Amino acid sequence: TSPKIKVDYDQTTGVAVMHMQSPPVNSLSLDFLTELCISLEKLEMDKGCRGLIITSNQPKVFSAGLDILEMYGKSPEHCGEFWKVVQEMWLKLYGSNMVTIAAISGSSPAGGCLLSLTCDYRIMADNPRYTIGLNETQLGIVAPFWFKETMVNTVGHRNTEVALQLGLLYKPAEALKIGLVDQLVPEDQVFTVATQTMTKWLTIPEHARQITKSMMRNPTIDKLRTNRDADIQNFVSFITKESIQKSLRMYMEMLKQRKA
Ligand code: CO8
Repeated sequence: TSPKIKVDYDQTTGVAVMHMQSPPVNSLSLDFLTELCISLEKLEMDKGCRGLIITSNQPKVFSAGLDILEMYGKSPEHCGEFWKVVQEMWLKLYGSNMVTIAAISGSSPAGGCLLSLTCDYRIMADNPRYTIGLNETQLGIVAPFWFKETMVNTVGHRNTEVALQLGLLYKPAEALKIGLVDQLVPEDQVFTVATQTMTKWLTIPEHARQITKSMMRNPTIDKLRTNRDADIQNFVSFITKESIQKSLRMYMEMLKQRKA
């Protein structure tokens, strides 16, 4: 199978670009996330790599979030294995020493939104057809505490309270207003602006910036790190419930109908 992620690393600038290229919608499957974690580990270990831009090669979509098929009709063992790599992706990205920038070139629901929230800065294409947000409740599922905290750390308690209960998907202008994204740019400039922004971030003394970043993020990271097994168990027992499986099935049917 062809790689689901293409990494371009420019040694002269110290900036790597991750192009997500898993058709049709970059859903975060077990294989996708495993590949992502391996790539991240390599970049993180390379001391010359100081910045990472994450973007999508798929038209209209940044990432459709967790692959629902990894959570539907699967064994508890499979769900547990899947959840572990979801945790791993978040731990690696939210705690990365690199400057991370999300170049959000399309819609970014649920896990796609989480992925972009792990970055230090978010630049989104200014196209009202695209949406971003943690819409879990709309699928009848509950965003785990570390999804919720990542959101709180970004847009504050009140915005998160409303966004998560209603499972809101925001258009770019609304997302900018609550601080869910940092900047909107015309669609064809997302990547260029991400590169320019990276250059600016990389002028800050690295060690000071890294310590500051971990000071901001470590309380949330530590909470998951010390509770990983319990969090996996919670997820598995929740997602394998018959009522939850039924919600997922109805949601998938809704996606198909909307298409027709
Ligand atoms: N997983 C699996 N398949 C998906 C997903 C997904 N997340 N998203 C889309 N697909 C499939 C569609 O069913 C469709 O399949 P097919 O071609 O066989 O009909 C194909 O991908 C293309 O999708 P669309 O036709 O809908 O493509 P569009 O370009 O029209 O729209 C969107 C793209 C906007 C991304 C749209 O597909 C969409 O809204 N997808 C659903 C996004 C979503 O709600 N994801 C939530 C996933 S759950 C999650 O990430 C966090 C879970 C936390 C769990 C906590 C439990 C305790």
